Amino acid sequence: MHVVATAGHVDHGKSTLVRALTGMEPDRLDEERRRGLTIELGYAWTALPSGERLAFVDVPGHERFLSTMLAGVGPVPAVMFVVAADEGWMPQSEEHLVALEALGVRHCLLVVTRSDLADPAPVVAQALARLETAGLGEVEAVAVSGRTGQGLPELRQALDRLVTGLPRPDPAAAVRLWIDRAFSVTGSGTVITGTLPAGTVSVGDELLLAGEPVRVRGLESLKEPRDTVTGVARVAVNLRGHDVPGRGHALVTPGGWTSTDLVDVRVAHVGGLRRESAGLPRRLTVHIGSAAVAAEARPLAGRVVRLRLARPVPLHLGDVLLLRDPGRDRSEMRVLAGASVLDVRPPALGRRGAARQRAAFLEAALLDAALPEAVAPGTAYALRLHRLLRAADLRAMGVAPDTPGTSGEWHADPGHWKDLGRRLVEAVRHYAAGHPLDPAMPIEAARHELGLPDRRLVATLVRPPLTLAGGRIVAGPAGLPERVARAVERLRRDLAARPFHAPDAGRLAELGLGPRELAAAERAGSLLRVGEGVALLPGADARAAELLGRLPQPFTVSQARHALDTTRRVVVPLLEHLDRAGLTERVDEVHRRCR
Ligand SMILES: Nc1nc2c(ncn2[C@@H]2O[C@H](COP(=O)(O)OP(=O)(O)O)[C@@H](O)[C@H]2O)c(=O)[nH]1
Ligand SMILES: [Mg+2]
Repeated sequence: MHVVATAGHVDHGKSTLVRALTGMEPDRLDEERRRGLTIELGYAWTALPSGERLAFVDVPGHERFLSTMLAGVGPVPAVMFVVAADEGWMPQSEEHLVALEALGVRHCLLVVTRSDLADPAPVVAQALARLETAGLGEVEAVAVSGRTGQGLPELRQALDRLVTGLPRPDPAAAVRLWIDRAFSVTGSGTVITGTLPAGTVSVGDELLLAGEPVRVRGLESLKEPRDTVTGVARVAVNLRGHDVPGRGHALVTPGGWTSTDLVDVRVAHVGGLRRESAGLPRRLTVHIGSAAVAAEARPLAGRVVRLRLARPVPLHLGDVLLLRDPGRDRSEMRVLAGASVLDVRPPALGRRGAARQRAAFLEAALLDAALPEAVAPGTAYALRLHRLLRAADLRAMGVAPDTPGTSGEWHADPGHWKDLGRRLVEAVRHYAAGHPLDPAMPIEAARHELGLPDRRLVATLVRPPLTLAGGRIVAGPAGLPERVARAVERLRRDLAARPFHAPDAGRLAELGLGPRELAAAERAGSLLRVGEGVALLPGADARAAELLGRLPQPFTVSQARHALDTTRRVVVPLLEHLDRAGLTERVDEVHRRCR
């Protein structure tokens, strides 16, 4: 099925056309019928000649109901733009068009009605010219009369062509169902209705509404009960409870959206007005879907503006907002601009100059991602902005990752990742220089140094010239040959229980660690040689000094040997190593003490 909204000046014949096309009454309220005026959104549907079902969201044209009009058009991908042949282009024709331009609506059919009252040709020409300058491109036009029915078969054909040209939404997309109506039903909770633009809703689904989980108890589309509905569709959803939020809130897939009250946007002025963002009023109303939310605008630079919303709204990168001036209720310039969402998790801006820098950064990111204004941003763009994101963060921003993560669930901007790799090498070398006795850098220290959120990222960053051994990172002039690295790893296991029990010549031979291999392992920082053929783990010397420090001072070689649970073969060169490192010193022929 498809959904099309109406648009156009009050009294130009929108509701009459919907009635004529569907045989249903879009003006549901008594007051509407009494006054012959649409106040609320109306819903009606029909089958087109192709058999496709088409639902209309009929909007009010009166200037007082612009918010309602926007709530109707907001979630709908296509519009039937109605102009009366006897009146031509009028102020609300203009205002509705400017709104469509701001929202980026690209699918439109022009219907010049009441053509029993006047020749439609001049108005068709006038309206088409205006639609074209608003960026709607090739728009088909049909002249009809809602009263005599003349032209209605042609209109049905044209509607068929309009809906065939609409993009097919993704049935697997995250659901965001903006509520346009909510009512209590005695005994069965609340029913909300809305236009589902994409994705699938099924009975039993758990969705979020204003941050709270809600269960879909029942589902209808065009008054028929359904187990599952796929967008585009009009849907009515039955929820438990009576105090559920109404119009302007959205039912969303958990994890599918970023609920945020702070966004950075790029403003595109509409209606022929091209102003810098500084020209926006500070207080705005932001429209998205069926929502109208008060907001405060802070121009950053150029066309980049930060918006603080009065309440959080579920958003994706690339969403289009409509900015309205709430102070100008009687003016023709109420719709100010369209704004595309550049970031849904913008950083705080502190120092002077930060705003300008931030705007320049966002513009550069857009340029890099080769994003013309209206195209949805992708993973590369999101990573350029945030550098490191979990797959779940990307999904919530509306840019589902198309590649496996750089490290587990983490995705990294390639440039940033390279930079981190370089910084890690530096950090490890710096650490080694500062800890000559214990040169291997603990992963946690590296994580902290690089300001990374997860140790696994550090582990993934370790590659030649870095190597990872026993939870520590060492930098060598070159990585160890695979065979040696494996032998060293086995040696580590030997030494885990008795850290000063250096392997004897037999064990070293068994491991294939000759003098050259030991020297290489030492250069790479994975072993500590305290004497010819006496290999310990990096850090063993510092640990030995610590244990020896607990002995009564001074101490003998034999006391040291006991304290370290090792043999003379090891303890003698180890003590000499400690002397050279300045950790111990000789007192006389047989005694040493710690320094
Ligand atoms: N003569 C004539 N009158 C029409 C036609 N379409 C609508 N009207 C009348 O114009 C008035 C406004 O129509 P309506 O559909 O309520 O306009 P809306 O405000 O755009 O929904 C009503 O009195 C209709 O009867 C038409 O094609 N021919
Ligand atoms: Mg109407």
